[in-house]
Amino acid sequence: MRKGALEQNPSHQKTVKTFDLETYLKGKQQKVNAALVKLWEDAHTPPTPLIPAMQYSLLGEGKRLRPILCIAACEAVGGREAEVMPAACALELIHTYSLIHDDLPAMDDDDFRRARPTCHKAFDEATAILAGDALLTAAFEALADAGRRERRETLKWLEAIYLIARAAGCFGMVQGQMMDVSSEGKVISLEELKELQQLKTGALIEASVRTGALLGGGSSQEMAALGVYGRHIGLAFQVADDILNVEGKPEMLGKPVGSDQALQKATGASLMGLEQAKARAAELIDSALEEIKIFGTKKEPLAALARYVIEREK
Ligand code: GRG
Repeated sequence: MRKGALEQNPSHQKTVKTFDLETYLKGKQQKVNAALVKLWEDAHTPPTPLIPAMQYSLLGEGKRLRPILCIAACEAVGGREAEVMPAACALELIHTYSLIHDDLPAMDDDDFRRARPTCHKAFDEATAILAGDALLTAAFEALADAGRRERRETLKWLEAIYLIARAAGCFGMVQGQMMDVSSEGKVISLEELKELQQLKTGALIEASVRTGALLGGGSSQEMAALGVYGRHIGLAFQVADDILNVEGKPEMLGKPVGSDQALQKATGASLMGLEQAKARAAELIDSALEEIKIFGTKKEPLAALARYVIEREK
């Protein structure tokens, strides 16, 4: 999708030739999935559907974009994948909780997610609400546990907890979702839409990149550059999502398209038109690529991930 706009830009083409994103994504997805599977491996809990419902949604076909961005940012500043893995998992736990709650009848009332029935369809509504609650709590448990184990790094983990909490709660994703719910069926301006999207989707993506840079030991210059990179790709991700909701393929997305229009949701595609939305997404990615030039060859995974954000088909 949308390759046309990018192919005219030589900096994008270079990334494609020099870096095999598909192999990179598969390798990272496998490692993240292995870490996620382990989370409740030895758990001795009452035989309720809670953990099965959490695992059902978590271990579905997700792209693992937020954990991979976190790892890529960590490695770009010289950190190691293993040390940042608890944060990478925490980001996916929070993201999965948000998807479960977003799909509930009181919100978007969706039947399919990650190529299977949504959590409340596969289980029931109460179980889906509780599975989401438990995933959110488990994320902060994983972060705090890493912080108390890494005694020399406890302060860094505390900073990561703060950063992620700010991005997930009433200053970030939940606020964005509230704005989204409140704006259904109403006319909102492009500026209001940008704020809504930055909070609802952009904030957690930006926090994923920032957390990786922080835990990887990035300098203040590196952290600043990655923060701006994260902000731009976070916004571009949502614009791309709006476009996919109009012209994506349901078999690739694992869910039907057209739901935004059915719910009369304001989106980049509805307010700007598809072509302008595509141009905006490409501009945002160009700005993100500019920021990471300071990393030299180490920027390649991040550059390829930025392109992927708007070229993906799911
Ligand atoms: C319910 C508190 C609360 C928040 C919900 C992020 C969000 C806020 C809702 C998701 C609704 C949605 C479909 C938003 C569009 C952007 C988005 C987050 C898409 C799904 O993320 P992907 O594409 O999904 O990374 P996978 O399944 O690959 O992880």
